Amino acid sequence: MTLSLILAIGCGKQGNSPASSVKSAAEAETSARQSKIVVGFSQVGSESDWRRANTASYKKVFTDENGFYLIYEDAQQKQENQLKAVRNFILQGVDYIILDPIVETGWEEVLKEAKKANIPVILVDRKADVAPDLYTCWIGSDFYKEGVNAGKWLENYLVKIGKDKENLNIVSLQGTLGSTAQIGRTAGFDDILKEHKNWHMLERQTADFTQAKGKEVMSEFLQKYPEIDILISENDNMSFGAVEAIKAKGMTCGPNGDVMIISYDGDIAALNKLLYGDFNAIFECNSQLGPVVAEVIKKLNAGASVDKTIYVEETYFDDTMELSKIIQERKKILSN
Ligand code: GYE
Repeated sequence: MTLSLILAIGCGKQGNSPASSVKSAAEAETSARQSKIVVGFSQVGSESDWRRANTASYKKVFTDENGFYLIYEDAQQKQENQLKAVRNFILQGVDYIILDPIVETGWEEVLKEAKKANIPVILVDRKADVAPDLYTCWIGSDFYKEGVNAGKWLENYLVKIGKDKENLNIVSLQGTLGSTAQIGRTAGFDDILKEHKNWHMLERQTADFTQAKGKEVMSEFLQKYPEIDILISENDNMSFGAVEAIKAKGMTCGPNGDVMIISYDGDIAALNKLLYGDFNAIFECNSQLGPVVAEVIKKLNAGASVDKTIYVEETYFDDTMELSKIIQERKKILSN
């Protein structure tokens, strides 16, 4: 694909002068891009295991051998950095933009600019609250369903352990407020919560999907509330932090512990926590979006059309399963 990239190349002396080495580096980059599909990817950050596995899945597939030239930008969990990255991609005249929007609001202007420049935008993982004509398609998880499934799992589990009629105190660690993962998981779980008068949601607070904040907020919860039966934590890294806070209080968690933990994501470290008995259940969020997105871009590039909304498959894990086997299988998927 050709690239409407105009490089400012110095017109100084020939030879080994700085200007000529800048020139040759720039020329080499231009020719590396010219025969490839140039893709700019604005990633949220590297706040969690899920995110790191997700980034790796893109880097594995958006390679030179596969016909891509990837420009990867990590926004360090700041929307302003994502806005800058997207504007930069537009300036560079990339062929496609992949955007994982940290929150749903605030994208209208920049996506209008991409549309004006005729650059297709593929939204991934999280959604942007914009008119459908401002993006080509969205690919990711059904977060609402994940939340509903977590609630239903709890319902069944309580019956199984004979606690379904007890009054139960729940706290929740939420993801980045306003992100699609937070909105969907909270809403899904809430719809099941509403059906149970004996489930008492004491408090919810965001811990921004990170382990450090998960520990901090869970410590506050444990200070405030002497009786916490269940923690719903909207990602594994916040759950890891919560486990640290619970243990620091001299308490236990998991199937035989004081506090039940229901988590989301399901990468290897979290499955190990389940295996060792610290978590009760994990609702998987499929991090392996890279190959799905690459296939969509190849199709678009060949002039084919794609579905506007593409969901990836997911499952859940709990301590009734053959976890060692599952961990081995998932290690293979994640290293492929
Ligand atoms: O659950 C969390 C990450 O948007 C699905 O973001 C993603 C979430 C994931 O930081 O670990």
